[in-house]
Formats: sequence, structure tokens, C-alpha cells
Amino acid sequence: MSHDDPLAPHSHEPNPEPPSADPAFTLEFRGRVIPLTVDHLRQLPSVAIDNCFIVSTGHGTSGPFSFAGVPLLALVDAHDPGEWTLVEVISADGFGTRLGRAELLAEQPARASILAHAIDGRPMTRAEGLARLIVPSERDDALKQVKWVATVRVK
Ligand SMILES: Nc1nc2c(c(=O)[nH]1)N[C@H]1C(S)=C(S)[C@@H](COP(=O)(O)O)O[C@H]1N2
Ligand SMILES: [Mo]
Repeated sequence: MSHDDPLAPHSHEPNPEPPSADPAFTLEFRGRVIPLTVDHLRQLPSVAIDNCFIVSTGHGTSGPFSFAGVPLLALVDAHDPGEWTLVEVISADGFGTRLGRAELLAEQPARASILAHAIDGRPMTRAEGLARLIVPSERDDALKQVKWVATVRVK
């Protein structure tokens, strides 16, 4: 894996600024691009996940937060319940992570990875990461807590 691969594990000083004002994102399957907005996301069944922490190597831990959003597994399956094994979640500033379908299937529903649109019972702001991937099981370095998701690429 190349050193500058945005999806490779790496330490990173978090980017404090949204790369753009627009929280729209695309869901991409092989050969198919589905544009989605936060309104679309809010129309799908959401779950709230309490006791989430954002753990930074650089500046400590924040939380606990309650994040609410659409389980990533359900989001993908709602648009294409076909066969897939991997999903890449990439922000407009080039930060991202990969999650395996098996990994998502193994999660407890109460600690599911979500595409979050709300924090502590109110809509998330763009500055806070809207729309933001929250992986509640990650408690070490926040590299999966991708802010400003621009692309969800299903493979
Ligand atoms: N898009 C994007 N998401 C990101 C980052 C980033 O630079 N860009 N940094 C990550 C890192 S290293 C940390 S510690 C947390 C910081 O989250 P916070 O700004 O909510 O504290 O965001 C994570 N998500
Ligand atoms: Mo971090």
C-alpha cells in the first residue's frame, strides 16, 4: 500500500475545517453513482448510539457523545442489497477508511457503524463533520471517525 494512500492507517493531525460547505455525498457501486443529500439520510431509519468517544492521539479524547444516523450496512443494502464485501468511506479532504461487510455484520446493533447526521439530539453542523462516519467500536485513534463524507464506495 502506498505511503500516501488516504485509506492506509496513518496518524493524522485532524483537519479542523470543512473542505466545502455542501454536505451532499455520493454512494458509488461498480458503474453506478447515486447522489445523496443529508435530507435523504434523514428519511431513512436512524439509530442513536450513546457513549461515543472521539479519541485523538494529538489532542486527547472528547465525549461521550450520542450520535444518530443511518447504519452503514442498512444504507448500502437500501440502495443495493446485492453482493458486496467492502465499503470505502472517503471525505472531500482525502481522509478515509475501509470497512468490511463481515466486520459490519458482526457489530452489535447498539454499537453499529453509522453515517451520522445528529449529535447529542440535535442536527450535526457541517463544521462538526456532517455527514460523519461514526465507528463506535473504535476507541484508539479516531482514524475511522471520518468527517465530511463525500463518497461511500461499495466494492
Ligand atoms: N475528513 C476528516 N475526518 C477526520 C479527520 C480529518 O483530518 N479529516 N481527522 C481524524 C482524526 S485524526 C481525529 S482525531 C478526529 C477529530 O475529530 P474532532 O474534530 O471531532 O475532534 O477526526 C478524524 N476524522
Ligand atoms: Mo487523530
